[in-house]
Amino acid sequence: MSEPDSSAKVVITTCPHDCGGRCVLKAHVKDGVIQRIETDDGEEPQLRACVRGRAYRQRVYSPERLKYPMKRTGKRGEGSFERISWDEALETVAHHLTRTIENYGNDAILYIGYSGNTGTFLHNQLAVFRLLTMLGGFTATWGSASFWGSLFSSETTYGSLTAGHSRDDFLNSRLIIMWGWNPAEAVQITNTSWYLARAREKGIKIVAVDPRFTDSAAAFAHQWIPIRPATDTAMLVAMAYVMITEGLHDQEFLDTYTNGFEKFRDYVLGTSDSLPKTPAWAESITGVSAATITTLAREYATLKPAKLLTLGAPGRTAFGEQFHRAAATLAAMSGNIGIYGGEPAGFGLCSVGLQPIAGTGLIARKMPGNLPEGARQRPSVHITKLWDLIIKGTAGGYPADIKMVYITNGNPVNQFMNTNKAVRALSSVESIIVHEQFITPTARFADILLPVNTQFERNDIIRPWQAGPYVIYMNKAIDCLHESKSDLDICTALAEKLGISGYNDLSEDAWLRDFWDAAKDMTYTKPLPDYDAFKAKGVHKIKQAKPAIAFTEQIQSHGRKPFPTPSGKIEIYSQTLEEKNDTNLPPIPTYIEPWEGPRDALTARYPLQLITTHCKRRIHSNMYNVGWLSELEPHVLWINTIDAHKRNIEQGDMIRVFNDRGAITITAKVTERIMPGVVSIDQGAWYSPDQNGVDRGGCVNVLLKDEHSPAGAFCSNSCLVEIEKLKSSTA
Ligand SMILES: Nc1nc2c(c(=O)[nH]1)N[C@H]1C(S)=C(S)[C@@H](COP(=O)(O)OP(=O)(O)OC[C@H]3O[C@@H](n4cnc5c(=O)[nH]c(N)nc54)[C@H](O)[C@@H]3O)O[C@H]1N2
Ligand SMILES: Nc1nc2c(c(=O)[nH]1)N[C@H]1C(S)=C(S)[C@@H](COP(=O)(O)OP(=O)(O)OC[C@H]3O[C@@H](n4cnc5c(=O)[nH]c(N)nc54)[C@H](O)[C@@H]3O)O[C@H]1N2
Ligand code: SF4
Ligand SMILES: [Mo]
Repeated sequence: MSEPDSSAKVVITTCPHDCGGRCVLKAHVKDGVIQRIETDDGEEPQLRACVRGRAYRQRVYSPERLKYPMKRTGKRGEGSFERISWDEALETVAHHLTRTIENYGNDAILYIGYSGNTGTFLHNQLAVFRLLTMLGGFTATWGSASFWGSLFSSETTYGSLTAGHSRDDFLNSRLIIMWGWNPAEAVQITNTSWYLARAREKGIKIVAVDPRFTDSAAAFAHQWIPIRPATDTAMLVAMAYVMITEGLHDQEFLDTYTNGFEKFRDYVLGTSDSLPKTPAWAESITGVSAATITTLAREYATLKPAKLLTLGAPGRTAFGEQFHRAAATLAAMSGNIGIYGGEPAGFGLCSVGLQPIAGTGLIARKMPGNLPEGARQRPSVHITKLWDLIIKGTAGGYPADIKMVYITNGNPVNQFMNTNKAVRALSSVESIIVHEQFITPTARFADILLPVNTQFERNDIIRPWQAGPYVIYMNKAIDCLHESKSDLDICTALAEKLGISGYNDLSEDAWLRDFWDAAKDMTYTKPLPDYDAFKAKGVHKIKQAKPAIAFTEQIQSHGRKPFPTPSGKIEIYSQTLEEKNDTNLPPIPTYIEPWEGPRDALTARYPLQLITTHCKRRIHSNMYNVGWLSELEPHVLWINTIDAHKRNIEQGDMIRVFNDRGAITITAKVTERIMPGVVSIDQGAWYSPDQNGVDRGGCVNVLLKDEHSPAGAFCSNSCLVEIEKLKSSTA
């Protein structure tokens, strides 16, 4: 490798995408070109970039970058476009907006903005959000594909969304259970793996509960417990059974800090329904042996302090909320809340850095006084129901009839469930506008496609996921490539065309200064450096003398300081769920048989459970087309040897994966690293249908059901499929 050119300027920034991390990227810039990217080599803990960040130059300078505004020339989805001027593009978008509003009203515009940028202060989906709000409103979306089950559970159980410990606390534990958790690949805050490695070196026992033997399990775990997807709640409930019947639960903790444990105990012991939730009961559901369940329960109850780490995947199932409610209940039963080395099994890290609200300035602040409040009250539809909304409209009970779809910062055709339905829906609307950096499967449906710059071409400030202990100034490294602009600049020009005044009267720098000043009131740890010093340094790391622990005040006051729930206690039983109950969920965590789970009648036709995972070579579908990253690992389906042999499938064979919703083709990886009965495919490969509608790109969402769990969890790990061999690898 060549030596760095010492005459190059080093510019500090990071990636703004939804990768779960936030690391330092140092761009070496010479003659206006990024020559190489390095990362943090400063004080510990270093914020070291992953392979995606280090490969980012191939994304910025990709020949596939969207260079100019384009208008569609072929059929929607076909991907034929021709170059137009910015003026023509903006005129056309403004025309579509005014015509839709005049003819059908504001609700006829559906805005989908998703996770292209997360935690950024200025350059994100709020640019369009603000514009459409100032135009009088639009139909919005609700729900998070990531953690809705966990959010719901933390809110219900603890009344808080900062129910976790900072990562340095790993070293205070005696047992760490990674439950459906694979931070070595699906990053969960920069440095999580580093702390896991140190925990392992210290001899702390680590267990992985996962249908797959992941890289995290291989690198850090002493034990791998494979479990059938979407059945985790049954195992947790059976662990509670062991703890109760063997007297291992912390009754004093439960008496002091929790509400309604008796009702849960009655359910567990079967007093209320004559069905004791024994390890044998759970074995028949989960596929985990009763002996393994019993041993883990004893270890979790006695190796105190212990961490039960949960985040997303097991809750991304039918009734996934129950998994998180049950995990939090186990944390309470073992008294692992509010103590070093414990973990409440809730959402969010205990806060150190900037509060999540610090990134929402563009909409929350500087709202012009003449904006009617009503304009902000939008109808909203869950992200799993958007295609159904478009197809059925008010006749199907939805709040609007959609005529225009405006998409930025997301690739919903690819990333939201039921891609074939998305294709049908998007073929029927009157107009579609997309802001993008590439011609993604979603962008192919645009009537007008507008080119957006990357973070290297603009200034911003970013906070990491979940109020982590640092903040990064994203310094502009190079000028905008081609004719690209930021979403904010596009919307500013559109506002002008539409005659909206006051949309954006500040420069990029003035906005950021303003937000930074506001952020000073939104930090958990003060003081922040002044703006110019921060911009020059690029990174502000917050020093912590000790790990940050959630709920210490409640625990140290022996219950005198209440939890922020209606009862003031940790709500194992939720009165709110009992009374309000628009979700139909029971007030205590119980195991509810999931649809498209291992015992669904549909298994007669589609016997394999498909899980859809997050991989190290991409951020969802983002970076799909970066060549260096494609070399890292091929896009394959994991299938156990037993299931492969039944279907005459060998290593490397081309296979067809299908159900009633659609079919994809992909290469088989026959492996013992996934349990029998389960197959997995990484989410995010670009949808690429052939003339028969079979997706040759291997996009999982072709197969997934567009349904959410009662409280709103995105059920991307509840899906049944069958597989057949297409072509032998040796043919
Ligand atoms: N490299 C990379 N990192 C990322 C992302 C990315 O796309 N790429 N995306 C980021 C985002 S937005 C998110 S939301 C997070 C997602 O983070 P996670 O939800 O943690 O990631 P997943 O890969 O979906 O799932 C983690 C593990 O859970 C297992 N699993 C799946 N279903 C079940 C189940 O029902 N039970 C159990 N016990 N295990 C199950 C999978 O085999 C997988 O190993 O990752 C973030 N980090
Ligand atoms: N089956 C299945 N589906 C899933 C998941 C799963 O586990 N299984 N995971 C879900 C999860 S957790 C998430 S968070 C979602 C993610 O869903 P999306 O947010 O739709 O995913 P991305 O592929 O990251 O799409 C972001 C797009 O934004 C574009 N972009 C980047 N920067 C900018 C910018 O500055 N401006 C504009 N206008 N565009 C920009 C990128 O080029 C990219 O195409 O996917 C969900 N989908
Ligand atoms: S993609 Fe995420 S984890 Fe990787 S370097 Fe960028 S910010 Fe860090
Ligand atoms: Mo996510």
